[in-house]
Amino acid sequence: MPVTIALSKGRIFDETLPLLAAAGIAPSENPDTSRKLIIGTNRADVRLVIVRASDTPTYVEYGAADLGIAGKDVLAEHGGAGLYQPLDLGIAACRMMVAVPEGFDYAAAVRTGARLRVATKYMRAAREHFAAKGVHVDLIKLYGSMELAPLVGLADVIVDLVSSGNTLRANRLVAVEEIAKISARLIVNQAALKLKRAELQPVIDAFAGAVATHA
Ligand code: PRT
Ligand code: MG
Repeated sequence: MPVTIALSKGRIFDETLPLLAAAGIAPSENPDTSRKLIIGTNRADVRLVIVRASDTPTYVEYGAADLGIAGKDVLAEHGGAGLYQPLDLGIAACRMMVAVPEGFDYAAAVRTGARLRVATKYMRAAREHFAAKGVHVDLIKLYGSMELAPLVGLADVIVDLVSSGNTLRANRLVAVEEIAKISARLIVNQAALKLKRAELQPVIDAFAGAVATHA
């Protein structure tokens, strides 16, 4: 039975290439330049499917892919049902942060119990974070460019991912609180792991070996 691996293009694909190489898998095309959504590899029994980052857990949950690689942010929103998560791969690392416009006194807003409007793509993580702090929030769901929201009065604060900090700086925003450290994990369909263990385990083991070597 062939092995299907779900990946998103861009940083996840790029940073997964060395792990695939460690498992003896070389994609036959680069999804950043190819428009193909199913990409073959040097191994007849392994193929890649190229999906939107936030869709990766869904493909693996339903068994349309046996394996996938998804950020902890994406997995937290998905909930992780039906997924086995054997490995933190340490790739695509960033931090989930609360950020505010320069000059906004976040500490004072929290202290005085102000109700905050929060724009984010990460509804679940944001809801849990502010609930744990006892801060009342109105969450505004966005699908991209959260950084814009406070600049045009859509929100007081945002919850977003930060890696270099360049996007925040370019938009005169400052990070005020870390919610979580994020990196990508290997996810495995639980039923596939039982039915196709002979095919999947060597790939999982090779990834684990590559992660241990780079750590
Ligand atoms: O882009 P698309 O809307 O299709 O989906 P996506 O943003 O979920 O996918 P992609 O490929 O951009 O990200 C895939 C995964 O990479 C995410 O789920 C994270 O786990 C991880 N990751 C690591 C990041 C970043 N670093 C990151 N910096 N994902 C997004 N960003 C964005 C961030 O949202 C912000 O807009 O980059 C911007 C900030 O970057 P800096 O370097 O300016 O701080
Ligand atoms: Mg993106």
